[in-house]
Amino acid sequence: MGPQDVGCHKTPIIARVACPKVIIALGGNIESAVGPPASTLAAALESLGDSFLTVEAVSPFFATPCFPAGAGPDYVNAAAVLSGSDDPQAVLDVLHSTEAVFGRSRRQRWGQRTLDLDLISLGDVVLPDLKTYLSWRDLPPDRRIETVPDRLILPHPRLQDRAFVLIPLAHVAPDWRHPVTGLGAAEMADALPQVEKSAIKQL
Ligand code: A4P
Ligand code: MG
Repeated sequence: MGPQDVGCHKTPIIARVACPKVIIALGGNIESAVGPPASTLAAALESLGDSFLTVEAVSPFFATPCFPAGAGPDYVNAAAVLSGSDDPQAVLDVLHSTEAVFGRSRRQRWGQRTLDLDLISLGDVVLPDLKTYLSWRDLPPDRRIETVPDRLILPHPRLQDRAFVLIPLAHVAPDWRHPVTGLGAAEMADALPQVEKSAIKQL
């Protein structure tokens, strides 16, 4: 691919400056064919870089306690900033095919997994619309485990609740702002309960 071809998916001639930031969260808590979760995450990032996406920056990797507590081994989590597409569904499709390459099966919501790749945000896009996004974000906690979205929700509706997303995100994109609330990544991470922050260990 020549330098002039590097650009947003479907808009190859326009320079990369026009591309929105793609932010993803990575996690895994069981071995894949390439090894333990940290090896899987590193290999997945390499594989994503072989798609139409470019990996711009990656957070440190963190050991994080499994949520819900007791549901499996600790996770390794990270976050990354990518570029190269302005098409959220195309990005989600690449994330899902990458999960499949690394042995992800979807037997159980929040179940143990070799690799989970979530699309946290793509620029300022809110999907499918603000009202639906808010209904997913504000889902009561007791309905969250059994209610699975049948379409892409952006930003990821649980990102603001989760230390295992916010702490890596604050490392890789501290100035990123949530397009609905306007809150910054570092600001949201700082506001987490101390007990949740201190349970997360940089590897
Ligand atoms: N979907 C809708 N919006 C999105 C989005 N923005 N990004 C759809 C990714 N997927 C999105 O996802 C379920 C459905 O949501 C899919 O059809 C997708 O199209 P999934 O990845 O199949 O299932 P999942 O991973 O079980 O659900 P989800 O919502 O990704 O789970 P979570 O909320 O990420 O929880 N504990 C620690 N310490 N670290 C972790 O990383 N992860 C989970 C998974 C549980 N506990 C954890 C961790
Ligand atoms: Mg997921």
